[in-house]
Amino acid sequence: MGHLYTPLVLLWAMYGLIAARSARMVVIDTDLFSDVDDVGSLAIANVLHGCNVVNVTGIAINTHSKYGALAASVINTHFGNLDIPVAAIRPLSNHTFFDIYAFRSHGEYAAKLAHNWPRSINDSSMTPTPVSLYRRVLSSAEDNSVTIISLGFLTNLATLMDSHADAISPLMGRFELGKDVISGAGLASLAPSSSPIRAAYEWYVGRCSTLRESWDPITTLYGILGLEPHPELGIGKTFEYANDFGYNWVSPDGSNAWVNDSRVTNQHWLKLTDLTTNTSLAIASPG
Ligand SMILES: [Ca+2]
Repeated sequence: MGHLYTPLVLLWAMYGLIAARSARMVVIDTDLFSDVDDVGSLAIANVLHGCNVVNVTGIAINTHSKYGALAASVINTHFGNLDIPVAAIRPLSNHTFFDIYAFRSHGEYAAKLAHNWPRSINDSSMTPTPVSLYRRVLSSAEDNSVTIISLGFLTNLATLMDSHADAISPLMGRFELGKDVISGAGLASLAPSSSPIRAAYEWYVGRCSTLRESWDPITTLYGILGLEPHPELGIGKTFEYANDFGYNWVSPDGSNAWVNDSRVTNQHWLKLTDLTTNTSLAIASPG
């Protein structure tokens, strides 16, 4: 069992208090490799999986470094969740992260986690592909019962939508919140130095800091908890929809824009509720 820290300790301690209910099934599609906020997301998901709040039925890596799946395995192993399968996009590479985007001295963590912490996956090439994972999970689940939390590139999901009938399923595949919320402060003061979560934040942020924007952790919290309050976890109503209509338009170059079209009412963007401050939400995130 891994080391836990508040508020994760608090959530874990509430395990026995949570009423039995069918946990929401979630697949997390992550570019775990560069920004460390994916580590925070997987820590949140692992703790809530351990509390039976969510059933994390898979983690799909959408970056090609072999260290992504290995780092995910370290995190799952740290929290004792060896039942969470990890899938890795192909082809795999030996690349390690180097901050050529802005040269802000953001450091590499994925390979370091892989080499210094125990993990259940020895070789990323032994993992299933993300499409295989998705097709297995989706084909065995009720309609509308699986939430996919996408935290990075959309390559895996695009490949899934282009997939065709196979031995797993006869069906075809078709079917910026967080910048101002800084989380991770508690990692430096409360998590033991042996925590891979703390180490990853320290390596990435650099200069002994663990403070990082919370794009992916907040997305993960919403994907698991939804819009409703969770008093059993001590979490009030955190998110609400900020629009009544419109849709997200994604251009071929990957850029996106919101289109105010009153005919489309099934897409939303989020805002924090009036009861939620950036600080209080950060407390609910890693650290
Ligand atoms: Ca990410």
